Amino acid sequence: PSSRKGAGICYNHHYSCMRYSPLICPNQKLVEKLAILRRHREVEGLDIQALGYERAISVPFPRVITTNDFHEVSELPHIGRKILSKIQDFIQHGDIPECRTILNETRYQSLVLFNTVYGIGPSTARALYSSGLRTIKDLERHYGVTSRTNDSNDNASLEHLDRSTKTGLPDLSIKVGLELREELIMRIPRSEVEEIRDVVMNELAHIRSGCVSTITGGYRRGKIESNDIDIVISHKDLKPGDDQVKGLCAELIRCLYDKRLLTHVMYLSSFREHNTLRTTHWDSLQKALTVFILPDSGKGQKRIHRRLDLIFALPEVYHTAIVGWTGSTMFERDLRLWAKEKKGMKFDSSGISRRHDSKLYFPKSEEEVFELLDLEFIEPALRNA
Ligand code: TTP
Ligand code: MN
Ligand code: MN
Ligand code: MN
Repeated sequence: PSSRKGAGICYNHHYSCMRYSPLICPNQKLVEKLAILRRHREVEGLDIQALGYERAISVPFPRVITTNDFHEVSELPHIGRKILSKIQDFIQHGDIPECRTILNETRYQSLVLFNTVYGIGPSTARALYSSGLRTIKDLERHYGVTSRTNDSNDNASLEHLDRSTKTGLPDLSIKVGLELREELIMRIPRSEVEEIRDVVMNELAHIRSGCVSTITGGYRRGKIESNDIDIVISHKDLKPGDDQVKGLCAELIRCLYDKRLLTHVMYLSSFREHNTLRTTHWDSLQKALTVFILPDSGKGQKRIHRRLDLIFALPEVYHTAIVGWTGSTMFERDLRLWAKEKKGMKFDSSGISRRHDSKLYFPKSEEEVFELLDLEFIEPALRNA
């Protein structure tokens, strides 16, 4: 932490970790249109263009943009000539012509639809589209999933069973994603996020007392409904270097699984063994990407499968992990860039270090994380870049 020059919050700062980004901005309609263009580039694998739109969208403007604001808008960071002309379209016609074209494309519709299946990313979606598939029913036939809301036709599901031969893609988790799609696409209200955290932490308390947790992700940034639940877990009084947290993750998962609260573990990382060099960030996190379902309430209320991410952090990186998992994705990206480009530091959710000598830092609060990176503290609710 050296000079504080340029470290102040400013609505048109180049780095989103130096801007206030509330959940809703005055130009929400415009943002929604630009998001269609971003999504289109993303599903087509045009990552650089997609990132360009994402950056532009993340720049706030303090009021509704009108024709009089063009000059000022043109001087905002991340707004190039191409995006400026789209904004111009929107101000003049209330729409961006390209958006309408995109929304009418069968290809765009199918690719976006395929991406609603957990486990199918843009490139898999394109491969599936190329092999002639268009609808969710097509995917179900392709992956051999029998739809639960089905209309009798048993023979139809056998027709296209030469699946993975077509794309050569592994389909195990995609199959689960398809089976649970209709539940997993439903948003999760805040009360249920909290209920799930309470159930998980209650089970963990039976395994070891003194564990601490923070719900991160969109929930922490104030979203009314979340797509999944992200919980960062640690222990309040384990000493640095103590590796007891490692066993906890596996134990908790087994326990939740036995109680039928966890139905699937899509991904489980492990702490790597060789961390003697410590030239980069040692393995201080373990994450489990899972599917969780609350037990029946007995009130005839139907429970829904939910995506649950559990992140176990060694105590010395607990607060770093909380910042790293609170998001937004853009805010995180800029935190890493700012640390690297301006401060000679390396930041990610598993640790903070100084680049030239790899010295590690163990902040004891979230405020300290920002301080270490020479940034003004920003409330989670204003990290919705
Ligand atoms: P997400 O859960 O993907 O997104 P979100 O919580 O902001 O919004 P929602 O779930 O409602 O759609 O990611 C949460 C944060 O965790 C994100 O800011 C970046 C971080 N993250 C990682 O560090 N590593 C990962 O592999 C993922 C998926 C996310
Ligand atoms: Mn915005
Ligand atoms: Mn989330
Ligand atoms: Mn998540």
